[in-house]
Amino acid sequence: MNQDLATIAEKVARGERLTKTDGLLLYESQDLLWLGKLARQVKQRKTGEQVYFNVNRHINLSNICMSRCKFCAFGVDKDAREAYVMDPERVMAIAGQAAALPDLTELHIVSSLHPDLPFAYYLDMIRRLHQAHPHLHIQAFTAVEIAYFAKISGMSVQAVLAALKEAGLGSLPGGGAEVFSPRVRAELCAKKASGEEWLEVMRTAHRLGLKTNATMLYGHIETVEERIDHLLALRALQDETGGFQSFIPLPFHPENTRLSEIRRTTAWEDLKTIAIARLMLDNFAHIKAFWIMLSVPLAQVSLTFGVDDLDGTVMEEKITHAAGAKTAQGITKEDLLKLIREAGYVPAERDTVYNVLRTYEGSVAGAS
Ligand code: V47
Repeated sequence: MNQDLATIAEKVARGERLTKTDGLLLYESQDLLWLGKLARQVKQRKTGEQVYFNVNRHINLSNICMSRCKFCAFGVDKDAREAYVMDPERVMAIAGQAAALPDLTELHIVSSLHPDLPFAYYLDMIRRLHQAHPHLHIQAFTAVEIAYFAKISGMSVQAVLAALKEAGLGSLPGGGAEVFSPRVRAELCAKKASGEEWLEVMRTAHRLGLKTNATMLYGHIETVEERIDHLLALRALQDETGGFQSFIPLPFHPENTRLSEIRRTTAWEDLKTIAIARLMLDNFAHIKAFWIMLSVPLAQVSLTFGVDDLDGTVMEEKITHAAGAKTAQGITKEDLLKLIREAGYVPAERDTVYNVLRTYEGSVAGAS
């Protein structure tokens, strides 16, 4: 191994922060198992033998979107055949069914940048859901959507977030981050919030006491340096606020998008990116594998590359499936337990803000 990589390994062993140059060097390494071992060391230090999962239900309120990002196959114009908007009764019915399921703790709600719906639609939705199901944690609306709500309502980002929080919003998911690079955003998603705006929404959310997640959509037109810069921007904000809970790397799915000529990332590239994220984001407690995008087998293997959280049962996923994902729409809790156990870890069922509700030592029946 070259001296630079040996120095990085020593830094990781000492718990020292890695630099941008270190990140770029890690990407140059072809020794995937070595990267995995380093990332696993960090995972072990942070979360030991536990791997988290939760029981949740995704709901996408509408797919009508004025942003029409080139990488997205979910958003459509108003007059498209597949265009839909869920009325509140429909959302309440889905949430009611989900709430009746044993162990469900979270509703994960993401929508689109709808050209006509007022902010009141979203605010009332959160209020009604929270009133009907006060025991469920509502994780809703990406930072991009929050910035858009501020624009259409004439309110400040802070006022939008405060109103949603008062209505029952519990935390924000990490979507919409893509890659912060202005070059990439100008090319792929010029109509929505910039990287700076995304970070500013998260800063404001954290100040208001709302925890959030963070993502990176990779494997399209971004460079390796832009990926590292993205991670460093997240790390800097986390130093400032401490409000991020987990980082979720999202591999680009090209099918049905305006970037369909790009090839899907390989398992090698996915595992490398996951491990490097674990190593660079030293101040993030959790790295989450979204099995819907990674595939179940790779999500399981990612537990050996620094991941400590398998995103939940999900139950219905539209964004990745519109872009050609062949994974299932959901997974059972029993399957999640099996996947985690097989990888040699102890499953820890959590709520949205990482309170451990139950750990599963030994056999499935013998929960501790
Ligand atoms: O914001 C859109 C991405 C995100 C494609 O916070 C695509 O816990 C791949 O953010 N190929 C939505 N990705 C999903 C998301 C998420 C998922 C699970 C957990 C959490 C969390 C967040 O999906 C979008 C966008 O960045 N996306 N199109 C595509 N073709």
